[in-house]
Amino acid sequence: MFESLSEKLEGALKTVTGQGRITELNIATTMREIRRALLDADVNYQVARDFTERVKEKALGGEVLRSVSPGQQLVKIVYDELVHFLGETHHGIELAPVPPTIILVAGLQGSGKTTFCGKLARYYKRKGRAPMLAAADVYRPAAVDQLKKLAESIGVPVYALEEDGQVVQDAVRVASEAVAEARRNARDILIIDTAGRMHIDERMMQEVQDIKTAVEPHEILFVVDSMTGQDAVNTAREFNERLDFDGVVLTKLDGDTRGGAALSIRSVVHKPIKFASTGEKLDALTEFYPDRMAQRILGMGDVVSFVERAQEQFDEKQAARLQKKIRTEEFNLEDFYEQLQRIKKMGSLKDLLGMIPGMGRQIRDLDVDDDAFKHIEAIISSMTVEERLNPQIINGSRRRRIARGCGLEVHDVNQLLKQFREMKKMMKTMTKLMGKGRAVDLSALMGGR
Ligand SMILES: Nc1nc2c(ncn2[C@@H]2O[C@H](COP(=O)(O)OP(=O)(O)OP(=O)(O)O)[C@@H](O)[C@H]2O)c(=O)[nH]1
Ligand SMILES: [Mg+2]
Repeated sequence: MFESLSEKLEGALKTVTGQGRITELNIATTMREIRRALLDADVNYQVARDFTERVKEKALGGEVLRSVSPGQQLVKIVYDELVHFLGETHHGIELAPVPPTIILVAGLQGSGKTTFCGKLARYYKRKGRAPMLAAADVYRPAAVDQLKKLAESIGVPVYALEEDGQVVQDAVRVASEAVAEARRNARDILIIDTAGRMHIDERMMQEVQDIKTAVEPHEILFVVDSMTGQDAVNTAREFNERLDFDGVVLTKLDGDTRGGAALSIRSVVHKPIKFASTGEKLDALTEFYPDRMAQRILGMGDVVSFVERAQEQFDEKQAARLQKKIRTEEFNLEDFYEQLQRIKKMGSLKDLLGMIPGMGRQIRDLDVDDDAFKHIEAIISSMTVEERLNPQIINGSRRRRIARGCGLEVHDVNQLLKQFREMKKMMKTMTKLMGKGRAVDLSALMGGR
């Protein structure tokens, strides 16, 4: 999903990494590349323009934290803008105070409405709700059968209207009767599947409006195939004018799709994307979270929370001092202890390191669990200042004394010293990576107050 957009955005952002400062000159190319990446992904032209304008403004006007490299800072800005573009926060479906909650599902032909209805019913059933489906796509007998089959596979009832073995071709009636049926059977959620329609088909557009008037749904969802391209935006606009829908469902995000058009819908019609479908199977439904999607698109692991947490905890001067210590190998157990206190506030060490793209594999075998923090603190506390500053003087008898002092085994002291050496090595590797402009500026992680 969005691999190509990810790749291009990462490429664009790389050019600034390693630059000392963000200037109008050195981000001009980056901004152009970002815009091209968005346009290539089929993002609406105006939306792409606004996007890069805002990024540029923030990058040039913003306070650039010196403990975080400009490259990372720009990633953060682009990320924030992406989240904004995708709708800021997650919007779910609000359930009606008096059941059943009526959800009307509409969209173009073949966009994935019926499949989505099945997915949504399954989603609610797993949440302990009692959903029911209504087959208001009355023009093709196969449509009713399709919904029935889906419903059967998840054990959810369907309301369909057949007389003399024939589907009654009255969508408004089906929908209205389904509401009554849901009420009678104490089903708390009713999902109405409708026929696919073209926005230019006046009769069909009127029909879905009539359904809306008749059943007064609590939620109208517009289903859009992510592969449709710019047409998706126009269609969304038309449907929104007629139906004033509450949310968008993006389907087929699993495909080889550029997807940018679908993502632009939010900015154009100002309606939130609520769900994303990523496959034909009924479990391929995810709630749409703008932040998670942005992280995915940027292919950045969780660098963003990392930078944020670092910003909360660390001061740039101390960071620089520490970074120098690491480079010159002066980093000692005293520093280690001090850093542990800071890092502890940010979350688990392994977690933090795991947020750095590419680090996952390297730290998997490293023994840095959080309980270890307590032992480490106890051990370092029972060392003399001299020992903390020059760990290499800690010989066998000192180890025994330290172990006695903190009520632990010599083995634990050995392990700490080993961890310390490993950490020192790791820090060196990371500062090297940073030098190549690949990873996050780790001075932020290692920095003190
Ligand atoms: N890959 C993929 N295929 C999907 C997804 N959602 C639906 N499909 C497929 O897309 C096709 C159309 O899906 P339907 O759910 O029947 O679409 P519809 O909007 O109800 O179609 P009409 O009722 O004919 O307007 C089917 O082959 C589905 O299996 C998805 O998220 N990913
Ligand atoms: Mg259908």
